[in-house]
Amino acid sequence: MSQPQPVYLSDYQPPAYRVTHTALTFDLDPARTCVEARLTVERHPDAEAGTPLYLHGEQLTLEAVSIDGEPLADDAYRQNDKGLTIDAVPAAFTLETRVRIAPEANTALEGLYQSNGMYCTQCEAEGFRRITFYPDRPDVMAVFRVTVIGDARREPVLLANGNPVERGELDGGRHFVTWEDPHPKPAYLFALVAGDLACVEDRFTTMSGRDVTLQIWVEEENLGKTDHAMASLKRAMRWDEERYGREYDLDRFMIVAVNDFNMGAMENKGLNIFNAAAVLTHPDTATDGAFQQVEGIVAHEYFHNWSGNRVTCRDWFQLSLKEGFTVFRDQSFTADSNSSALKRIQDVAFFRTAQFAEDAGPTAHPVRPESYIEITNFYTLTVYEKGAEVVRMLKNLVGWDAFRRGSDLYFERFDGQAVTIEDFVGCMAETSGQDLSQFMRWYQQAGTPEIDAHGEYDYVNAEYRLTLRQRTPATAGQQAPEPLHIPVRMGLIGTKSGHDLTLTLDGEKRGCDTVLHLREPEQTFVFTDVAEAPTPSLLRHFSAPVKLHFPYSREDLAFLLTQDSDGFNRWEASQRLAMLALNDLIAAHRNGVEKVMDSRVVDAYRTLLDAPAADKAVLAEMLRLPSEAYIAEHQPLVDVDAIHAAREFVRQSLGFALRDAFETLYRANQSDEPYAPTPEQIGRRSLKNVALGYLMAVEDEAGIALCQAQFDAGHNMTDVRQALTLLVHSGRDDLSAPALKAFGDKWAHDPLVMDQWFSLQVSRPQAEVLDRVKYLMAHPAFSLRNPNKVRALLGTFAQNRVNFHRLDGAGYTLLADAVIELDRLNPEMAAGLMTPLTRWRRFDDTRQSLMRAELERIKDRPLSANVFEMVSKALG
Ligand code: B3K
Ligand code: ZN
Repeated sequence: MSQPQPVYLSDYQPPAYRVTHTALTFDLDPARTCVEARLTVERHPDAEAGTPLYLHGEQLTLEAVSIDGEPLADDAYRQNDKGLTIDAVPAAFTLETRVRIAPEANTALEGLYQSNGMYCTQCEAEGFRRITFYPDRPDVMAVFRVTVIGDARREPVLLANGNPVERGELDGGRHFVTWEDPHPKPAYLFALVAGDLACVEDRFTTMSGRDVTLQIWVEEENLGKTDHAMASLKRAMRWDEERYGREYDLDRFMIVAVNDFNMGAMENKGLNIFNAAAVLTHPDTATDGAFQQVEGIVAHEYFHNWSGNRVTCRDWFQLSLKEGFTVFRDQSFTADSNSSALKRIQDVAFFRTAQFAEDAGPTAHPVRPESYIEITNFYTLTVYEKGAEVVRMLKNLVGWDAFRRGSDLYFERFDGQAVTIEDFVGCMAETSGQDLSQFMRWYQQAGTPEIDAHGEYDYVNAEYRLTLRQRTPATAGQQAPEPLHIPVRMGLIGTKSGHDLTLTLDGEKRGCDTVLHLREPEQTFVFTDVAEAPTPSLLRHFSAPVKLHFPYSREDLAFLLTQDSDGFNRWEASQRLAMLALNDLIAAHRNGVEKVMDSRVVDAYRTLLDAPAADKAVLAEMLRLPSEAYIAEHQPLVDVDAIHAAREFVRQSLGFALRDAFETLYRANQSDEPYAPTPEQIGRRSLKNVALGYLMAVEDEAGIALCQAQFDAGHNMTDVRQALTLLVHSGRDDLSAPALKAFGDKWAHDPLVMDQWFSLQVSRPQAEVLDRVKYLMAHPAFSLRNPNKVRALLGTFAQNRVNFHRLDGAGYTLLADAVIELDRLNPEMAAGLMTPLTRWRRFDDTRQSLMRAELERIKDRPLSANVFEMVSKALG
C-alpha cells in the first residue's frame, strides 16, 4: 500500500469545471442502492480547453457513464480508487453516471449509511464522494434536485434538502419523494434521510413575516424528548435575527435524530442531522449539562445556515472560517440566554484543559493549518475553540458595532460564494478602519502564547507600571514564531479600599476596565494618578487564549476572590489559589513529605461559603477544584499519581474543615419544584451537587445518607447521576454495586442513559476499572460500531488518569487494541480515540516508553490515512 500523501494550502487551484445543477435519484437498498447523477457542467472561463475533468469517487461501483446522452467508450475515461478522469469534454455538457453503493456495509458512517435500519448521510468533509462521482470540494456549488425512492412500509419518510416538490407511488410497494433546494451549495451540505420516523412540528415567523415549518424527526419512542431542542431552535432563530440580522431562507427547517453518528451534529442545508445525544432530552434521562449542550448544538447548527452554508469555505484549510465564527456565535447566544459569566467560565475551563493540551502536543497546528493528510483529523479544538477565541478577540479589538457591520458586509458581499479567512478579516478591517495584518498571525501560528507580567507601584509619583512580555513556543511547523497582537483586558483594584480604580493611560482616562494592545515582545504600560497601591486584575474574561503568569501571592488571590468586579476573574482567582495549594501538595507527595492543607485556602473557601452569592452557578464553579487534567497542564512533566493524591487531599481537607457549611449549603439549595432547565434551577442544582461532592469526600454516614436519599428520590437525572457517580466513585462497594445495578436495570432500554451508565463507572478511581472496561466491552448494550458507546466507555476510560496511566501499561494496551480494531470499522473514530496516546512525551520515562511501544505497535499495522497521520505525528 502506498503511503497517504499530504495536501498543502499553498497548492490550491480553483476548479477547472463547475457544476451548476445536480440531479440525483436514489433507489434505496441496503446492499445495492442505485445512485443516478445528472450534472450540468461548465468549464471555467480561465481553464484551458482540453483540461481533463476530474471527479472524486471512492468505494463506488460504476455501472454507466455518459456525456450529453452518449455513453463513454471504455478508453475515454480512467478510474482508480480515488476517482474518475475523463480526458476530453466539451466547454458545457451534461454528465450522467449510475453507481451502486452498499449503505449496510458502511461502518465508517461517512457517505450514505444505515443506523438502526434507517438511511442517513454524513458528507462533510469528503463523504459525498462515497455516494457518487463528483467534484467533491466546497468551492463547487450547485443547485440540487433529489429524488428518493424507498419501500413504502420500511421507509415511509423520505427526506432531503430544501422543499418537497413531488411525491408518488411506484410498483412493488415502493414510493418516491422529490426535493429541491434553490440555494446553490457544495456537496458536503447534501443530506438524505429515509426510514420509519415520527415528527414533532412547530412554526416560526421570521422577522420579515415569512412562515417557516419546523420539524424534529425521531424514532417513535423518542417523541417525548424533543421539547427542549424545539424551544432552543426557536430561540436561536430569533437571536440570529436580532443580533446578526440573519433570517432563515427556506420554508422548512428539519432536524433528524440518529443513533450512530461520529460527532454532535451536521448543518446540512434545511436538513440538520443530529446525534440523538445532541437533540433528545427529558428531565428523567438527561442532566442539566446535556440540556445545555443540546441548546448550544441546536443553535450552532442553525447558525451555520449563514456562517457556513450561505457563505462557505473555499477549501478545507479555511475550516475555521465557518467553525470558529459559528462557535463564537453559539457561545454568545448561550451567554445571552443564561449567565454570561458562567458560560465563559465553563468554556474557558474546558478550553484551557483540552485545547492547551492539543497545542502542547505533536498534533499542534495553527487555526488555519497549512497541510493535512486526512481532513477529518482537523475538526479539532484548535480549529473550533481557538478559532472562536480568535473571532472573539477580533470583536473586542474592533468593537461590537464595527464587528456587526463587518459581519453584514461579509454576508452581503460573499453570499453564495466559497471564500477565505482573509475575506472575513478583510471585512472587519474595512468596517473598523484598523490594520489587522499582525492579527492574522493568530491564524498562522500554532502553540499557546505565554505572557509574563509584573507590576510595580511607585508611591512617590502615584504610578503603576505594568510590564507584559510575550513568547510563543516553537512547534513542529514553526521554529521562530513572531509576536502577536494580543488584547489584554484588565483593571486595577485598590488593595486597601477594595474598589476599582479609574485608569489613566498616556494621559487618557479609560474607566475602570480597559484593553491593552500588546504587540511587541515586551511592553510597559504606565498608569498615572493611581491613588493607592493596586492589585491588578488581568486578562479579564480571558480576553486572549494565552497563559498569563503574574506572581500573585495567596493574599492577593484571596483578595481578588471577593473583590474583583469581574465575575470571571473572581473564579480565576479561586482556581489560581487552589493551584498554589495543589502545587505544594504535589511536591510534598513526590518528596514523601507529610501533606498539610494550607489554612489560607480553607479560609478563602469559608469566606465564599459565608457570603451570600448572587450567581449560584458561578459560586459552584468557584468551589469546584481544577480537574486533574487541568492541573497536569501546569506541570512540566505530568505525575498522574501525585496529582490525584494532592487533589483528593484538598477535596477531603475542605470537606472536613467546612463540613457543616457544605451541609447547610446543600440543604438550602434543595427543592422539589418540577424540573425546568432554567438558569436559576441549574445554578441551584449545581451548587447543591458540588456541596454533596464535598460531603461525600468525607464519607461519613450522614453525608452518605444524603447521597443515597438523593439517588433513591430520583427527582431528575442531574441529581440522580451526581448521587450515583459519588456512590460509585466512593470506596464503598456495598453501596455502589446495588446502585449501579438498579440504575442499569431501570434504563436498559434507553441507549443514551446507558452511555452515562458506562461512563460513570469507568471514570472511578478504583484500580479494578481496567477489568471493568473489558467486562463492559462484552456487555450486550456495548458496540464498537456505535460512536456514543465508544466515547462513553473507551473515551472516558482514556480520561481516567490514574487507571489509564497504570504503571504496568495495561491501560495503554487496551486502548491500542481498541484503536486497531476500530480502525477497520471507523477510521475517524479510531483516530480520535488514540489522542491520549499521542501525548506520551508529557509523562515520566517509564510511561513514555510504554506509550511509545503501543504507538509503534499501531504503526506496524495496515492503517487508514486517519490513524496513519496521527501515529506518524505522534512518533515523528
Ligand atoms: N460541520 C460539522 C462537522 C463535520 C465533521 C466531519 N467529520 C458539525 C459542526 O461543526 O457543526
Ligand atoms: Zn460547526
